[in-house]
Amino acid sequence: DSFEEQYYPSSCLVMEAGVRVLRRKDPPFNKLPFGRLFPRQKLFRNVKSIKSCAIVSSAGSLAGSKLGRFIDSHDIVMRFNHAPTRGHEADVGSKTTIRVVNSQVVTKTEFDFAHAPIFRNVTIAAWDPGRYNGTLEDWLTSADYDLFTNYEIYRRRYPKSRAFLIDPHSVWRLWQSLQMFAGNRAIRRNPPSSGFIGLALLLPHCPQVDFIEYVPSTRLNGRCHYYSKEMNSGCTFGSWHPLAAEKLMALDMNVADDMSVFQFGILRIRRPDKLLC
Ligand code: NCC
Repeated sequence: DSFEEQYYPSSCLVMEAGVRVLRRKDPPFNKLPFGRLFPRQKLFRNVKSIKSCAIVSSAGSLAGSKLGRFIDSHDIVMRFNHAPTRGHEADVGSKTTIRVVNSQVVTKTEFDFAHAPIFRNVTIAAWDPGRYNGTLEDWLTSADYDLFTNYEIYRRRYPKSRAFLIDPHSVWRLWQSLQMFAGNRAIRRNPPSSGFIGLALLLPHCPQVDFIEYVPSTRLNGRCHYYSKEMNSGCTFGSWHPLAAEKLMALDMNVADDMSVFQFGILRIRRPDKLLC
């Protein structure tokens, strides 16, 4: 009885964070020339026809997974930062609908955000946390990495692109959802990783999300990324981002069986019914 009263689905907490992209009409951007850079399009085309989505973490244990075909069978495929598909198609597939990129990737010259082909012809959702209680005006001058300059260059170069900025307030609301889920265990006041932000951005648009190799499977191999040889377990278990809390919360939302999660590396998360939340 008391258990039932206390239980509130984590998927509802994630939905309520309302992770979203900034729109032209959002103050203060409605009064700033910068806001006119935001695309008028919606984040996704034909939202009603979206049935299944895949989120591909960049985890090292995707190497050898042979999940490429499964990943590509989804209506929408989300990837992160500069994670490549070329040369890794058998394991991670080749379809990319949207890339969630952090502000380091937008900013640092090595990634060449404004020109590199990997960031072209896909939807982009770029994020930077700014300060915890900062206003959007503050954010424009105090982002962790100045993503605005390259965002502007990119948008001017490709005016038809679907490249959006994620509302930093919604990133911190997501952090609050994580803290609520974690209960009395305090989590670090650092923003969630791109993977968890991506999940929260996608879930409202997608009835079913398969999140690949986010909760580590038995393929766990100590590598940071499937596309590099670097060994670093911190990438999987967390150091700066509240990654352990993110992954526990994602596992709490999972509806797939243990075989799927721990052998194949596939979490399945359903969008909660509005009546449930
Ligand atoms: O590594 P990253 O993350 O790009 O990974 C994308 C998403 O996959 C999850 N992941 C990754 C490796 C792994 N072994 N297990 C995982 O579950 C990550 O948690 C993340 O959700 C990021 O979130 O944006 C992040 O970006 C990198 C880095 O900036 C970019 O890759 C560009 O090089 C950050 N690393 C560093 O700053 C050194 C990482 O902390 C977060």
